[in-house]
Amino acid sequence: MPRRLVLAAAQLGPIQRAEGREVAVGRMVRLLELAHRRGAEVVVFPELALTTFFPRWYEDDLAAADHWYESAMPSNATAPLFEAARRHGIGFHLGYAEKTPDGRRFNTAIYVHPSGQVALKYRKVHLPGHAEHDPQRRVQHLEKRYFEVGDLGFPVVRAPVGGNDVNIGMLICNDRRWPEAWRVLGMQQVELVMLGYNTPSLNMANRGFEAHHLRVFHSHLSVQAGCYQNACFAAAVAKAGTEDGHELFGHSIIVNPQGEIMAQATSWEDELIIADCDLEMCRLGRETIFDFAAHRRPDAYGPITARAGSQPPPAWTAAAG
Ligand code: CDT
Repeated sequence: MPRRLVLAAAQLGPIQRAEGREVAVGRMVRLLELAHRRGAEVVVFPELALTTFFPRWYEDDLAAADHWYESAMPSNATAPLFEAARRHGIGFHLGYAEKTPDGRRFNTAIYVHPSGQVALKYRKVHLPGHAEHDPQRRVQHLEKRYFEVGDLGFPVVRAPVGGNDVNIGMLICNDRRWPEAWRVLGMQQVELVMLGYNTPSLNMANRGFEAHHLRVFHSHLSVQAGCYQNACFAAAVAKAGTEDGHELFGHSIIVNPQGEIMAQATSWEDELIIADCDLEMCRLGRETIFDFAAHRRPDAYGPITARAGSQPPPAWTAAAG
């Protein structure tokens, strides 16, 4: 039985600091309607899609940053997106800053079924950057200040997406660079990874040179390898363009389980890309080269979960005598 899914990735152009959520939501509704007209069954929006990428702005007092977070989902501001999804019978993935009723802060993503119900929630695990103002940096990246490490693990759920039940999972931005995260999804037979990102075109750490073109290469390399090694599709979707004077590189892609790019954004603006995905493609890798039950060797992987950091190896010495 063919299991096909028409998958849309909705890249967003920049959202400026002064712009309210209604601007972003209006743009997302237009993209969702376009996705529907083009036959898509699900649309994936980026990380922190409702506002500018605010972790570039330092606030001494965390409470002064509260206005960047959502304490309800849907809210008055996001309701039009949920209504459009219901009207068109299309599911969507949304990244946003979450503040829980007990005051905890997470970088969060949800998959919303066309009924408006949240079928899957994920909270970002690999938070990049730093917690305190770093005077050496060209631009701050304060995710470690504004968010806690996600407490939901890497969940996968089998949920209706379009006309099929699909094993869906999520990663958020920096997570895509960590093979461990992909593998935990792969261990749950994920078929589709929804992934939003905000990645600057330049390395802002100011601690050494990184060529401009390698930034996109590393992003694509990570997603393509993750899909190939775990036999899944991914929609990796950017916020792009010059936001608050700082460039985000775009280059959103949809990737198949062979690691091939099926569609790629070519602008740094709002842009929809679509791919017709045959979900049965996931079986080939999962049942042959990446048949985990047959070929994985967890007994040899101890250091991966035993500690975070690497260690120098023992020095080789010529055998005595
Ligand atoms: N948003 C996000 O996770 N961005 C990072 C860049 C971090 S630079 C400190 C990324 O991995 O793309």
